Amino acid sequence: MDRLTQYAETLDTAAIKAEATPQITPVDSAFTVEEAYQVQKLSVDRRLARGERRIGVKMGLTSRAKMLQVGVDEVAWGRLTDAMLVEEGSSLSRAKYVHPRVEPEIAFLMKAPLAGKVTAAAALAAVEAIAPAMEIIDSRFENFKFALEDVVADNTSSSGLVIGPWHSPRQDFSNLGVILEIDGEVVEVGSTAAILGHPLRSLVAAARLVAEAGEQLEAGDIVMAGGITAAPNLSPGQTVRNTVQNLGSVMFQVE
Ligand code: 0L1
Ligand code: MG
Repeated sequence: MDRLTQYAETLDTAAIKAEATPQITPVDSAFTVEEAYQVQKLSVDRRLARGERRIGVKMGLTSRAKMLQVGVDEVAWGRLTDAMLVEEGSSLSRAKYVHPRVEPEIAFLMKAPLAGKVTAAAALAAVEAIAPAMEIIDSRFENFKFALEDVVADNTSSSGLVIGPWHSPRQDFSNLGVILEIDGEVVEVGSTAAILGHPLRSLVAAARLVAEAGEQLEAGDIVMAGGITAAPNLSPGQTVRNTVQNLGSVMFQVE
């Protein structure tokens, strides 16, 4: 087995077993970002081979708060499958994750394909709806510690997503207030402007990055725009809610 296939298998197994695995880059200094995206695809292909269905993509590290939290300062993307969907208002099991965290986000629902270098206007024209959302991230690496190459190989820590009510994108969503609450207590506040200055920039970047991988955003895809604040840890018993100005709330519980 070649080394990239081995890394993909190791990361996929770590996710299935909810057991941390050592970082790749300290022992493979030649590991490149391009190879890491190949590992990501190989690892997600294993999920698809088990019957999971591709539902879209996520953008990661699109805000200063996220970059500072994990010490990586480049935008990255990952792949979403239907098995990652957590029903809005439902409970997820902490035991299925290594060390989960939650990110307040907004999500796009695509109504037309999009790929390559596109303008913000073209990106907006391809959007059916926007929604308040949360991503559950769970690095498969020990101590939630990684370099860019590691986290890209690990599907940018993607583990779950929760989507709230869909709304028309024909409104100004460039600078909407965001409040993340755990057990009714405000733990993070932010603005959609934290996503690259405007969430549409994240969609423009997603179109460019998927095209570089020979793929495209499809009609019906969900695109997670990226974490707006630092991501708090999740523990059993918590109720987690993200409220986005004008878009309403989305919540889940941890058991
Ligand atoms: O912004 C994100 O969705 C997170 C990307 C990966 C970094 C992390 O695990 O915090
Ligand atoms: Mg995220």
